Amino acid sequence: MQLYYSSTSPYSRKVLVFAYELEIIDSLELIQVHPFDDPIELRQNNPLGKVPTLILDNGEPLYDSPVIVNYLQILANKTAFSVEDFVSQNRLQALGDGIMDAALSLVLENRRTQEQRSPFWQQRWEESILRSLKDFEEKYINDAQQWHIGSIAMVCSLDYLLFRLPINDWTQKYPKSANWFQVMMERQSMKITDPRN
Ligand SMILES: N[C@@H](CCC(=O)N[C@@H](CS)C(=O)NCC(=O)O)C(=O)O
Repeated sequence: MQLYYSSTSPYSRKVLVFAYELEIIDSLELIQVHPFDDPIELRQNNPLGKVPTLILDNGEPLYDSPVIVNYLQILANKTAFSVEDFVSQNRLQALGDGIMDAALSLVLENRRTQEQRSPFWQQRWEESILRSLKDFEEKYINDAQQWHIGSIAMVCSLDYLLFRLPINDWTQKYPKSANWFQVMMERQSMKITDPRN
């Protein structure tokens, strides 16, 4: 299988970390692309032009990241979990992915000229990140104590905030999340996928 990815894409990192943790990373041929340069081979496989995109052994493309994650989970035979675990893990994945969506929108908005930027949308995206951080600290951090797709999505989204955005005061504001984050970042799969490398 081939995985089109970008080392700075938090969605790609989530899939890579998940594949490392499932110990199936060696079955992926990693192809680094820059989606905003419109690489033709990516567009031919994914009309949305986004990473991550997985190419199966039969040549069929698969996207987006939660779908790729499901596929890898089936491949690795790791789909047996309780209804409660399904809910808590997938809710956290959606929360992490949603933080990535809002953060990526802010990053792209910051690349536009001052006149082109929309204060309305900037504020809306920032508020959705702040509400999500608060909910994680107050409601969901206990769901993230094990390594699963939900905790992986959350740690990748929080590190993306530190990597790309000035909304970094969450580490002071949310001490439980900050401690949790530090422990999670020690994991080998997080170190080798660090976008700063
Ligand atoms: N919902 C998608 C989001 C993927 C995504 O937005 N990837 C970004 C990179 S971080 C991208 O490839 N953007 C290219 C574009 O929008 O043209 C997923 O979970 O895979």
